[in-house]
Amino acid sequence: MADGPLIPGNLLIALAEASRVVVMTGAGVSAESGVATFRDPQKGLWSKYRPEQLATAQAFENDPVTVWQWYQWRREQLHQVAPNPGHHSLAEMELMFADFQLITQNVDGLHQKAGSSKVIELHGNIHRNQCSITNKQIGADTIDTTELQPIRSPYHKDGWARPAVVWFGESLPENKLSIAFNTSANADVFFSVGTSSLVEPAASMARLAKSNGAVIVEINPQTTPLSAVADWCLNGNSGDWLPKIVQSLQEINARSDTP
Ligand code: BV8
Repeated sequence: MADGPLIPGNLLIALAEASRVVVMTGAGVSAESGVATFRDPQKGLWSKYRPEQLATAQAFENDPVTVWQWYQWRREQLHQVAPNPGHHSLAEMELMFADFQLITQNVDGLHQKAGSSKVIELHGNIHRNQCSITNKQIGADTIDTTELQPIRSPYHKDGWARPAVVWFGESLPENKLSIAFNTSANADVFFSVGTSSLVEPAASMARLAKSNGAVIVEINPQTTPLSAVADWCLNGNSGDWLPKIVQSLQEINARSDTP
């Protein structure tokens, strides 16, 4: 991309000197793949619901069929989408730093599809199911998205197969949370990309990194509660900024490699 956003020089210096880089992503990174964010109004049949109303254990207990069908609809939508340049750039960034960690709030699996391997899925993965009582994973990663009735869990007589995601009001898996907090606390540079920085505990990671001296970079077309404390607010789409950052780092590395 010949033109496009210009990366601030001091940010490039901070990145060139960094060894520990953490990237926190939210729904905005998948927006350019055509995946609606949580802030976007829902479409069609689901337009009368807000995600926060459906993404809870209570909603599933009250009306498992409606919640199940919402997830099946989202899974079906995801069959049609592919990673975008933002996802691919993050997969490249993983190879550019000695110590890189991608932490995502997204459940769509697009980072892994783009080639990222060091991914912590804080909120689980929509392409998997688990028992609603034992939380044990049910079945393979492929789910028949045409199945409109939730199925009974094979692990417990009162259990259902439910999406293997963390619902509002549910605690995040301890192991993932501690790795995410530790890497954030030790980051040289912390990127917050495509997130409204509203959902906890994910939103606290950037502030923890900041309090421990990390350079904070936010990439978002909108301002968020993090914007005021970020060192750099790159206003715009992740699919534009991230490829530019990777390209600039590659140019720096090429120059430092030439004798
Ligand atoms: C917890 C999986 C301990 C499901 C998700 C009251 C009762 C109970 C809990 C709470 C409470 N009050 C607060 C809480 C805590 C609650 C919370 O944070 N609520 C919010 C609403 C205030 N958190 C929890 O419940 C967490 N658990 O705290 O456990 C506990 C337990 C019991 C009681 C108390 C505490 C669990 C949170 C996880 C919820 N599950 N997902 C599913 O997907 O179906 S979160 C879900 O929403 C998504 O995964 C995502 O993480 C989140 C939405 O956030 P974003 O990713 O930021 O997306 P959003 O749409 O908001 O923003 C998109 C951004 O992208 C925008 O800024 C936009 O400008 C930008 N953008 C758009 N296009 C682009 C772009 N950026 C760059 N490029 C672009 N092209």
